[in-house]
Amino acid sequence: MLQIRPMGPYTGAEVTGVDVKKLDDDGFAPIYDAWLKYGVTVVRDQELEIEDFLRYSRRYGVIVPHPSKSTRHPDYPELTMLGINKFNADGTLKKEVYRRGAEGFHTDGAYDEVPFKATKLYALAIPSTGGDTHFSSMYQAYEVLPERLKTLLDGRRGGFTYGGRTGQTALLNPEDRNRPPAMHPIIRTHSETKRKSLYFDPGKILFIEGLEPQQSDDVIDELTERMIAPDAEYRHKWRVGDIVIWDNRCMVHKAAGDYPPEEDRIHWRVSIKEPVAGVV
Ligand SMILES: O=C(O)CCC(=O)C(=O)O
Ligand SMILES: [Fe+2]
Repeated sequence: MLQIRPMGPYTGAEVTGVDVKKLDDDGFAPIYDAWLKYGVTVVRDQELEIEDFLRYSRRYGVIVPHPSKSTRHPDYPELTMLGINKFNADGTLKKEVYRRGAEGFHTDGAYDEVPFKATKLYALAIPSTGGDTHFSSMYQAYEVLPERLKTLLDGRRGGFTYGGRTGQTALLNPEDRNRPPAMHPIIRTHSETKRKSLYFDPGKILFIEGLEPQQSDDVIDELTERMIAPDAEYRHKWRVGDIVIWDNRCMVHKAAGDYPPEEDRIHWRVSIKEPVAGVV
């Protein structure tokens, strides 16, 4: 029987008693509602082929290939492989593969005009220790922001690129680097829940429009300090067969990046967008 169990006051819900291969629209509706409410859902104990994973993912929106071409599955470009090809020919660790997503809390796809609605992972291999994923609610971050910042940021946009202020683009092909920044409101109203959240990514933001460069940097530093609100975190301990999906419009996440590198930690991953008239 389907069971949905919140994992904390604001973030994360666990879904058990379901086989996503057999879900119909009525069966999916409470899972989608829990996802909107808690920002992250964990569906346990799934046995999936790639086609099953893609089919279930399309329930959430349009799957788009990730700009990191080197980590795409050779036969399924819309599928990214995490944790594959972790070592160079000389046996040294490829940090950009091992520590992917571990440099800090972030939201996926802020460098695109239409950022990712959701990211979904399916766990194929999990190390004996470490390798968790952290999530935190940006609704909550907005709630507890001082009025001074809410007022300053209301109606202002940020400029975001893949590499942000550090310019790290190791996983991108040369032709995909140096794209112009995408502009997004820093205080964002969610298209489905209509709730306001902070939309911020310290690793991708370049500037906040309309502020002098020094003030822009100061506000970015202050938001970096404040983005993880009290009680807003959920830390996911992976099991093989978990499907985890998060809402990039109102959540941030990061990989712990701390597992024994000689062990496997492998996921299938898709990026999902909201269908927008003519654009995905
Ligand atoms: O591997 C993880 O735990 C998350 C990596 C990440 O940031 C992502 O897949 O977007
Ligand atoms: Fe990520």
